Amino acid sequence: MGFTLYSAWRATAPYRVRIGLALKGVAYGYSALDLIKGDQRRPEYEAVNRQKLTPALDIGGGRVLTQSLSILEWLEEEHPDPAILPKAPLDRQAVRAMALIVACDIHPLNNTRVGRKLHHMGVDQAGILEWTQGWIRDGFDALEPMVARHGRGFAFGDTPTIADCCLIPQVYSATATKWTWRPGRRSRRSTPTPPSIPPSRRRIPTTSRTRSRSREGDPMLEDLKANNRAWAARKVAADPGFFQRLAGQLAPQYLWIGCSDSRVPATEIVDLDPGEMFVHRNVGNLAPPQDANYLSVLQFAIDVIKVRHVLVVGHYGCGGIAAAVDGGRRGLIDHWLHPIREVCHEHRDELDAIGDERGRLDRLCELNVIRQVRNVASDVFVQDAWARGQQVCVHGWVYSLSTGLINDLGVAVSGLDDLARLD
Ligand SMILES: N[C@@H](CCC(=O)N[C@@H](CS)C(=O)NCC(=O)O)C(=O)O
Ligand SMILES: [Zn+2]
Repeated sequence: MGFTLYSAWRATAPYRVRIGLALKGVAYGYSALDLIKGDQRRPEYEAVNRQKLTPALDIGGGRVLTQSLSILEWLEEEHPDPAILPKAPLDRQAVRAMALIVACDIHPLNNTRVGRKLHHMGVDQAGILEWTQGWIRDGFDALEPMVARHGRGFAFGDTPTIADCCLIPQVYSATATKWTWRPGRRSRRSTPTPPSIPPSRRRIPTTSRTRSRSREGDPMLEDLKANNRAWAARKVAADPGFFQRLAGQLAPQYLWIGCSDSRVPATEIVDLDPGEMFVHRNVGNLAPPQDANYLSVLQFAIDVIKVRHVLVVGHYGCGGIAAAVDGGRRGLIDHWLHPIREVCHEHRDELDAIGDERGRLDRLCELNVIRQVRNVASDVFVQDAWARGQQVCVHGWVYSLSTGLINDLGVAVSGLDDLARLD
């Protein structure tokens, strides 16, 4: 009979076991409980785990294993390869200490049943959140220097251990439970901000050293470094081969010329790994034939990387486009944006016929992209590539910040004939 894991969405203790089972390559069936509805307190589940907690791992033969850490240790003994505990006793101690900070000193204080109890004792939502975040912060304050000391890509060393099995769910929970603690905000009574920032962007707690200073005042940007470590851990948890793949990536097929202010990273919009795209960004996604920076990128992309596609990508609601034509004076940027004013001038009849300001700017955005497509396609680097039979196609897209969707302007140029049609 196969294994069955009793687990729950968002529950971090079973998440530890899922990571362990995945690392060991052990197959299992899944039985989902809804902890908010109280499935764990139903008599059927109490018969499985008297503690009314998840996880429980039914391994058949009437044996049900409980307690996530003991399940991980059992897995390690039953399936030693790959190891999730180091060999040397002192190393094992360090890994277990990290795991126990999460499993004994953070998580039990923040468990669903503890929140329920606080609620029944009259503590309001803000108070419960303050309680939760306080224990997370104290735990991470202790964990971060340990990871900094022992970790080389993982919490301990360069392979996942039981410490990661505990740490990754805890980081997930810190971000998923509106963790918005900011360095420098000492008050424990502050109201939490709503979770409007996507989870991947939310901060995780950082070291006590950074806590006493604001981000602006922190010369070493420790909070960003801590975010980075958490990001790397999340990436590996979701996709263990991510960084190896990046490091070994072959030449990208695409050059992206986008706006500095386009908020969403290029590869994220088209759901590629970062290494799969060569990216150049500037204000207004321009391709000015005199700009040495853009030209170097273009030449390198065409001649050396041999990309197959160049994507000029603008975005609706672009601040650069608006600034180009609002008559304001901002300094050097006014010169940089000059080509956009030229496009505006060339198409003034069409633009003037558009009733609303927003619509006019959005159309200018499109016209600007088309113009930059023409700049790229008429560049000698691209034309020489075509002349020697190299395939390069230049595309014009605009994407919407509000929907995340790309609008292909249908102006792709893959040779001189296409270019002539664009004129
Ligand atoms: N020490 C236990 C903790 C288990 C635990 O508290 N599980 C939580 C989910 S993360 C649970 O089932 N809570 C249900 C409740 O509090 O009612 C372990 O590591 O397995
Ligand atoms: Zn922009």
